[in-house]
Amino acid sequence: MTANSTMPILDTPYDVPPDKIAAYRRDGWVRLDGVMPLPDLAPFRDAISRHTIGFASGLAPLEQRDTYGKAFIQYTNLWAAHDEVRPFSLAPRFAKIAAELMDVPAVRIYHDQALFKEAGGGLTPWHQDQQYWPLDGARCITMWMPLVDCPQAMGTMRFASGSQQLGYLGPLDISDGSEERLKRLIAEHGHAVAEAGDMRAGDATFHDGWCIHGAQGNASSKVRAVVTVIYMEADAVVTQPDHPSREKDLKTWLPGLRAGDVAASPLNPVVWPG
Ligand SMILES: O=C(O)CCC(=O)C(=O)O
Repeated sequence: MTANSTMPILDTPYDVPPDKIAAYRRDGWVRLDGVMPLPDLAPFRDAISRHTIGFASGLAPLEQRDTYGKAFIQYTNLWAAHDEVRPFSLAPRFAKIAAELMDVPAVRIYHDQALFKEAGGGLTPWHQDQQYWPLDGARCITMWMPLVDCPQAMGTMRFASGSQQLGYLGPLDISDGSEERLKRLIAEHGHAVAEAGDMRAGDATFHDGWCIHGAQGNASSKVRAVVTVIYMEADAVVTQPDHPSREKDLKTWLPGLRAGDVAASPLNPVVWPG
């Protein structure tokens, strides 16, 4: 089905070609172009940028931050705070892609976030997202979408293809240490490092919660404005946090829940089927 005048784009399914589904299941990530047409993206780009720039006004200057802080301005859970962003982050169009790639019948949102890499911003060290999430056995996926055209030199994503098969490698937060250790591990296991490359606003990559990934620094003079939405299978069960970052995530994104509960706090509505 394609968008038409009677169905808003965010309710319109995006047809994921079978070879892209196969690539995702093999590599742990895939790039899909034109997920959000630019005219439809523009109002969300403007709202997300406005709120993220407002949030960033409270941050220390770039040169005074640590490696994590230099990688991006991170503004989280926009959908819950800003009515204009909610339809974007809860869109059936994106959530259906997530469900198809993960091969599950239904998905919940875990959270969304703006990740703006400033001009001159540093690299995003290699890491595994799911090491932050108390959702060990669950299938999880992140959609990463530039809101502006992003040549590779602005720091689009790179992935260690197939590394999702390694599963949980233990606690290793984003840091110089994760960059060093995972770089070595990627080489030892012989995973090919694949670049997402130059991307247009509204293109997107999707990656598995266990796929090792990162991004180069932003060598341009413009801000790399990106939004991500993280989804989990609807039946995901909370696991006992085994390190402080997971304890923090449990309190922040799964409020009121404990190990053994279905990950269904008021912050985690089912977004597909819509
Ligand atoms: O945007 C970046 O530089 C990194 C993003 C990332 O690691 C993620 O969305 O999981």
